[in-house]
Amino acid sequence: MGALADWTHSYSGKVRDLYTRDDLPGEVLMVASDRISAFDHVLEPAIPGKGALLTRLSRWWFAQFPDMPNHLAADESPIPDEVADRAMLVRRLTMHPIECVVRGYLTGSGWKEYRSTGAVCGISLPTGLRDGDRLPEPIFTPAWKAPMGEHDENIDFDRAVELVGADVAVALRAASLRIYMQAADIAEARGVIIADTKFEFGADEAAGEDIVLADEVLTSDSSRFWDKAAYDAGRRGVSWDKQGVRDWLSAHWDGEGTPPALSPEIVESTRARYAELIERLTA
Ligand code: Q0Z
Repeated sequence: MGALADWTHSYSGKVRDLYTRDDLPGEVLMVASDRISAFDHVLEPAIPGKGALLTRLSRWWFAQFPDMPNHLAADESPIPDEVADRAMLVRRLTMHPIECVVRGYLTGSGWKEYRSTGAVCGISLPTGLRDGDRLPEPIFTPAWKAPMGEHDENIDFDRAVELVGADVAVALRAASLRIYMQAADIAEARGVIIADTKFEFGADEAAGEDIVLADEVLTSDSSRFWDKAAYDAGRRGVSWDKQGVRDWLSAHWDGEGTPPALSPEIVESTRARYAELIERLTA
């Protein structure tokens, strides 16, 4: 985590740390580490450069959505030099307590739910879909943010309304679908499929903004990125998310106790994949 002079550590997730400063009460410093997590474990060793790569990608995506208010602070000059390449200074928002997941393709927890119920988060889908299939149209499949250590819970839209109110729920769904569709178009033109992604939003009451795009956006930690050429050829191909690490762990670990240290080869291939995704998207 590493102490930062002048900043107070306030909270840590698995791979990122939040800091505050008494003289900046309206702002929060989000620092992305090089840590990587999979199957609910933080793995050893870290992926060199991961925090900087994912921070660059988030910043690039924010800039792609000029019509969507985001949480970046107007003046980021207080960011300490030692974390400048992997930190964002953001407005302190009142976070909406749901994860705004959008799926353009059916996989992961969405696939599991569909397989057992024929629906995802209350949205009925055509019969006969297979893992990885493209959906007829992108769907909003919110999840309730469980406390750290617990699993987020897929919820239907009515439950989202109970949690955030009807007006906010409708606005979150519209914003999430709009950003996903814009991002998917941008990525597809560069040969990348965004299978699904998770957004988080908050409100800036002082600024009168109810729906502000927050957290990290469209990174390999919040999204599944697939190679379009391979997908179109009917193959799974490389994914630029954590799937390679999950596959490696599944082959080297029975899931009991502490996961094994990642091999130098999987660390390097994961680092290279993150770098390649940024190159593909932003070059
Ligand atoms: C983000 C998280 C992280 C651990 C809260 N703009 C904001 N205002 C207030 N709170 C947040 C944000 Cl983005 C906020 N998280 C997620 C980030 C470390 C957890 F860097 N939690």
